[in-house]
Amino acid sequence: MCGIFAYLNYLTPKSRQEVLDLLVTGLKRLEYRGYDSTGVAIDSPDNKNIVMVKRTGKVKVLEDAIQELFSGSEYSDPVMTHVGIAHTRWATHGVPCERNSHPHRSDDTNAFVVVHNGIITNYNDVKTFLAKRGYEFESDTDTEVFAKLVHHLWKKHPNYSFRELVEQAILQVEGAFAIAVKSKYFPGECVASRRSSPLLVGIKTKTRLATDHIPILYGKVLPRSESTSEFMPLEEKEVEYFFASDASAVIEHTNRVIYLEDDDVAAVRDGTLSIHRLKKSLDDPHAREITTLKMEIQQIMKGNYDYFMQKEIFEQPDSVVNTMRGRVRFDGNAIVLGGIKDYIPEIKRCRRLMLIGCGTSYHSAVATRQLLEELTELPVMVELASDFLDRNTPIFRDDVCFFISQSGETADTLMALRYCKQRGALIVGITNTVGSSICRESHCGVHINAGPEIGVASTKAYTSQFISLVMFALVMSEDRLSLQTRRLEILQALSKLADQIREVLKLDSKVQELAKDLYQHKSLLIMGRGYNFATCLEGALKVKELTYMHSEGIMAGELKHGPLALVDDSMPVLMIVLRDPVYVKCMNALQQVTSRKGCPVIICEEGDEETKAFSSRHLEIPRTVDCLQGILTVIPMQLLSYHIAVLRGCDVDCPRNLAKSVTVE
Ligand code: G6Q
Ligand code: GLU
Repeated sequence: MCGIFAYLNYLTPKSRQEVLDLLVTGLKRLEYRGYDSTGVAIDSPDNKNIVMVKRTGKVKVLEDAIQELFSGSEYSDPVMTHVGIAHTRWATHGVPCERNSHPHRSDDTNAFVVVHNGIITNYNDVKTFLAKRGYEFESDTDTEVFAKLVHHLWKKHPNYSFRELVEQAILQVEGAFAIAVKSKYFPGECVASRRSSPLLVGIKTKTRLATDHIPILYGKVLPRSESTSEFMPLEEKEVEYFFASDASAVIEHTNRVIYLEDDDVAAVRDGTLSIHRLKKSLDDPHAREITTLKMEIQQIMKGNYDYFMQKEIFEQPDSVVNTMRGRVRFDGNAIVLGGIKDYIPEIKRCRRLMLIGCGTSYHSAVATRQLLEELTELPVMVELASDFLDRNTPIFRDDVCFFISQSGETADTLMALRYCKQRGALIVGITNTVGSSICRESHCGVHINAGPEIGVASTKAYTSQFISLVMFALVMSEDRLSLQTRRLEILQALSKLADQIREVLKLDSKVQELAKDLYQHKSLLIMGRGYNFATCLEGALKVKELTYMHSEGIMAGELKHGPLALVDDSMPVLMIVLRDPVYVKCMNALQQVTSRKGCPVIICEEGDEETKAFSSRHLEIPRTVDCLQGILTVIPMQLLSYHIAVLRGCDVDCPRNLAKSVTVE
């Protein structure tokens, strides 16, 4: 989820200090992706070992450590061929600390070292397998199993090439990853691969490259001596390769890159690059193109997006999958939440569930409350952390309290957590930041695994919090016979969610047009009810914080009790009217608005002509199960607030007066 950078120089002399400079600069270019710790691995001056440096915190801390540790003259001698690997980590398994930072190693001789982005979902099985064979683990990460697995395979198959070893290891692991591996047994070689996590190879030569593609090879490779024909037909001898999570880290060195595809294994040996795949499918191309990047560094940093918030909105098809990865088995209709599974019997016996958070995180609780009530058959209270504390709310030993927080550091939420813990309740943390205070102080929890969120306005964390709570509801109802049809319906809908989010994101230009109609207004009312009320609150919060415009999320059932007085032909109104159990009631509200000459923008289901007929402005979203609608309806609201903010010239990523992590009351 964070950053990989590896650098290989072949017949291009560089001192280790220069290599380290390159690695650190590469990591700095990836800093914008967010991270909690860093690390590098290079060859020792006698070329016999691999040395590693790891630090928690900023790349600058690593840089300072490197300067201190590698200032000796032995590190300034040029070396003709060398491989260095580097990493910025965003913890998913194990708190951010030096021990858990990458690179991870196979054994205490550092025979194989690996940097990894993503999650190896079957790491526990692999760990058990390796532990039985005498491997001792020194970190809490999923990544470490990969380094040890390659080592185990190396012992078992002494004749395998480096690439074959990595290929065999990749066949054993499940999940999402990008990896780069270095070994003291294969000096000057680097092997990298990816599955559902980005990775590219940059190529730098002195003269123009002799080719614009690299052929893909399939099946088992030939023994080392016979296999040179598989490699890239480079005319030049001197070459440098860069493996990186994105182009921002390589663009200052070369503009010639190959974007690897899932399950490609890229290997460099004797200065030549090969791309290999174990299985061939019919539609596979014969080669990977070398593309020429035409962008400026700044552009690439945000991956073609103008703002982090925009990038994070568009990441949602992937982030929701990451939240479910390794937890939801769509084939067996099973869900396992490793972080709370041992507590489920206790949770099932509780008096009530309390969901506590602030801002967007609170809205994720509002969004899922109804489903939690339905599937757990328990009373569910949803609380704003600040108000909860103000009220000295009664808490009992048999309460289960969920603390929802992207940062895991929000002061109000943390204090509410401590208040409940003192009173003996079971504390469940739902956070995006492994090792945060809320994580550490909870009895158990769910990491939402949305990846780092940099824009102050929360977007992808919201949809991932939403899904985490839905998964919890599904776990709680696993053995309720009467709820099986409902569970199945939700599971099926979850499997389609990523594609449906992609569909909704296609509305972007339509939403931008709408923003042009709205951005000069003073106010925006957002109305809905049932499963979509949370979207109204969250949409209004996004509009407020990003655009400084007044906006209000209104429960449509409350319209007649006050807010209707605001409606006239000039008041901008947005209404969510979907085909669910409250459709008729929403239509009533719509009619009340249109009969006051209001001309609302309607968010409705694809092809719902009857509802569309009420207004000339509508956004159509795909049909999903009622309890997941909120994920699809919130995205147009995120896009709308983003576009209005841009049109109003506001600072999208850092709205005035706000901070990403609110550590004061
Ligand atoms: C919303 C903001 C804000 C945030 C709260 C809670 O766009 O980011 O409302 O959700 O400040 O923060 P945590 O989720 O980090 O506790
Ligand atoms: N799952 C790995 C870890 O927790 C990698 C996380 C990342 O992508 O940075 O160390």
